[in-house]
Amino acid sequence: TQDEINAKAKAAVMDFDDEAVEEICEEAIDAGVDVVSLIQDGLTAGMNEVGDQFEQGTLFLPHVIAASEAMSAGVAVLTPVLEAQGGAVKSKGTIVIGTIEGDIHSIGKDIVATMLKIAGFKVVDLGRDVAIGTYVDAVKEHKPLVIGSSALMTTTMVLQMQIEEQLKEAGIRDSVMTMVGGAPVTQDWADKIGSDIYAENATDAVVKCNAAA
Ligand code: HCB
Repeated sequence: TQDEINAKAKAAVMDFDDEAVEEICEEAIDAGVDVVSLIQDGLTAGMNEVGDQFEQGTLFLPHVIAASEAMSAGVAVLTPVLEAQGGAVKSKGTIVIGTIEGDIHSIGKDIVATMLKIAGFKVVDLGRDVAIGTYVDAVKEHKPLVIGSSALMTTTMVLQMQIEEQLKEAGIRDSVMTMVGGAPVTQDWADKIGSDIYAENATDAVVKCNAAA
């Protein structure tokens, strides 16, 4: 069942076992279970557990790296299936997304980008460690519906405020909706800095971008 496969995937990420993760993901595809749930409730749950243990000092950075590699191996197996599920839908508009300056965490941003593509948006992925000016330039160049930033650290989250400020300075703040996300980001933070959309996870990002389209 879905719960069993999710639990197995979570455990395999926590065991840093790339091969097991790949096998479980292939099994899941054959069994026809929901791959979005597998990513969010299985792989991500394992990743978060490793993050918690890193914070508590019971696991160390190499463990986090190994777990993120296992998670990425699974996402790589599932992405073509997700993309095929999306089919040929008419584009609902452009969404620009990137991980903010000083921050190299890209797994969550990549999942959000993939899910938005599947939902029928044209996605421009700016990558990670993206300078604030690059977001502003991308709004000018691509005229997106939404500009999304991802921040995984409390130290880089504060830079999301600069996106708001620099868009205002460039006189284009009202031409686009801003979206913020990443583990330390909350609805309160979005409200505080004046961001239009807070997305807790990739599904939430799709629901809220759909509402904006
Ligand atoms: Co990293 N790291 N890390 N890390 N890391 C965190 C983020 C800590 C919280 C771990 C901890 O201490 N508990 C911590 C940050 C503390 C803080 O806030 N200040 C931390 C640290 C400190 C660091 C380094 C500084 C460690 C070091 O070198 N000493 C370093 C950062 C260097 C830098 O960025 N300049 C570092 C490095 C790494 C890697 C490379 C080992 C690896 C990243 C690999 C990669 O991304 N390519 C890594 C990882 C994996 C993590 C944890 C364990 C998991 C992050 C993750 O991928 N989660 C993380 C702990 C945690 O977050 N609990 C830890 C899974 C994804 C799917 O979830 O939240 O990213 P997500 O994304 C969700 C959601 O937030 C939302 O949708 C996604 C999908 O559902 N979303 C958006 C995300 N972005 C969005 C954007 C939108 O617009 C909308 C929605």
